[in-house]
Amino acid sequence: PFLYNVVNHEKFAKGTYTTKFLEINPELFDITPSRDRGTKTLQYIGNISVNGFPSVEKREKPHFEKFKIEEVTDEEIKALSGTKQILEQQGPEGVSKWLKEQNEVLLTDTTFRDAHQSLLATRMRTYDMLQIAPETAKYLNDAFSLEMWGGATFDVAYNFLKENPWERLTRLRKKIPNVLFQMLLRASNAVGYKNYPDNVIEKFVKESADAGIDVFRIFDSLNWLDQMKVANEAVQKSGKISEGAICYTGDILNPERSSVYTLDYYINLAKELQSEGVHILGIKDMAGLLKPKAAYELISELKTQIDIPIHLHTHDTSGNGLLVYQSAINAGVDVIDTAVASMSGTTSQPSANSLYYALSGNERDVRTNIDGLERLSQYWDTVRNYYSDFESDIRSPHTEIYQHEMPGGQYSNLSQQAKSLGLGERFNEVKDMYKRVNLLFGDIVKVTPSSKVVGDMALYMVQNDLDEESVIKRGHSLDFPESVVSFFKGEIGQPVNGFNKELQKVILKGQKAIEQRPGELLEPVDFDALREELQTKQQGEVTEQDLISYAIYPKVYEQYIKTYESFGNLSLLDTPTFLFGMAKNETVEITIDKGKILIVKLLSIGHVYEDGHRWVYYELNGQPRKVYVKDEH
Ligand code: 3PY
Ligand code: ZN
Repeated sequence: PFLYNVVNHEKFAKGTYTTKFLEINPELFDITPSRDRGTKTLQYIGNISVNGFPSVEKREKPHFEKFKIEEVTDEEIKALSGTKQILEQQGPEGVSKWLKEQNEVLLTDTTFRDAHQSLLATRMRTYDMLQIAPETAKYLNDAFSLEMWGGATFDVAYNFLKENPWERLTRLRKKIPNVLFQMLLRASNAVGYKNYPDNVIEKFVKESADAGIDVFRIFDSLNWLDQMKVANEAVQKSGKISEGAICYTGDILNPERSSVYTLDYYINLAKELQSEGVHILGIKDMAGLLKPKAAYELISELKTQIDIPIHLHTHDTSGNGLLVYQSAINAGVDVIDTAVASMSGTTSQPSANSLYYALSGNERDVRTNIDGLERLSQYWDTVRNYYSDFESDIRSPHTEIYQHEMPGGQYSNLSQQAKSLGLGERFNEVKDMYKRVNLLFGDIVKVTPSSKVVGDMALYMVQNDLDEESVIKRGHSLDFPESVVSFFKGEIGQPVNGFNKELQKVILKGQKAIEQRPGELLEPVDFDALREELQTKQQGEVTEQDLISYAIYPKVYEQYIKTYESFGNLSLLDTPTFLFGMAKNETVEITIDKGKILIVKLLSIGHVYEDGHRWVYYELNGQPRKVYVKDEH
């Protein structure tokens, strides 16, 4: 089924696929449904054992050291009391007030979301989070929140991990009842790359809140506040915490860099967000451009101008993350984003463990359990090894981000894309072009999805040997990337400086651009009709979560259900087995339900028949079983 179709696909074999690979090659999912859950699991393991996993180098299953999980009893977990209980007892305003009263700085741990999105191409599986969930509840009891959902995790879960992101949320919620759960919401772009109708945003927020999200960090990729209203109002209605975030770009210390992205610009945005009723102000430094002194100036000024607590997010790409946090803490920031040490640094967040020690003796220190953080770090150190195939090639601080301003999560993606277009050796040119495209576009905020537009254009220009002048001159006869055309039509919103009109004309070739909020023009989704449509495609009941996923990502979701029907719930497999299959004579245990365990032993893999298939022989709970697997080599 799908995996060997995928592995055998010409583009896949050449490594020239993109994150849309599965979306644009639906024929890979022409799968005949198999029988019971045991057979489905054996079929999957057989395929992987014979053919390998997409984008993981095919090799003998490596031996991974096992981390000894500490038992945390249900009673211990129940006795924990943290920020989740404060929300339950005092509501979102109560949390906001409580935050401002704390002298110590509080942490949001991003290990379950941004850290792996930025280090491991978002590939961290629910299985690995669940294993450490009880200890996380125990050791991060003092945290403000766990950022564990949203951003790219939603589509990557369905698309690449073949697991249900809602299940991740609900299962983690059960194991971690004491700390607020936080998600990253791209305002009108939800967890996607384009604007959705208002009723899709409203429903998505409602379902997320019901499933366990407490804090919604809402941002717009162009800092266009009009676009954030629908999401903010939906969060307010749900009784959860709305964190309105400003994306930081440019450099407030350098007036020559930009006459727009000044201290005043950010202060005004903050005041407007406060007047919209958000409970917390987020400063989202997605590329790690905020310098220590700028952090001090920005936070100090915000502290005198607004009353709500301030939550700072940065990336450690330049290596200056801890200095930024120290300055922000001295200026009075209330919450900062960190990751546990072994999942921190470079394009990820700064290390919580390091910050703890860096601040010893400081007037304000971090509220955290350092021994607990060390244990969590040891766990992730072990688990990170499973995902080595997804590591980016950044191994050291990259100060050039101050020049090109690329977000932490985009760098590795763009370098992959460049390679797939045969531009691997010209990646330095691509980065330089990224900077130039930003200026050509009028110096825009760059974060998903606007960052993707700049990246696509930079690749396009390098590939076609274009510069600023020739784009305008020759543009009438060029087919620009779809994302670029959509941006210039106003479909993801209005940039701070407006559009470069000359370029817009060349790119749109007579098509009309809009100036109002795209959501005003989009027809609401008819969820009843959509439910009926989905019911014809999905076996079993269609839940509201299924429905909203289908509304946001129709193709991705459809592919996911096909895979599910063929292979069952793949999130139940341990990660080495999921990525590498099984070695001969190995035994693995798979808990498929409470008290229902499959004990699988792989006995042997037979020879290839003329039709290109092999038998894979197992013992399943002591009984001999075999599955027929196509060998793609
Ligand atoms: C996302 O939108 O996924 C981001 O992480 C933006 O920084
Ligand atoms: Zn980030």
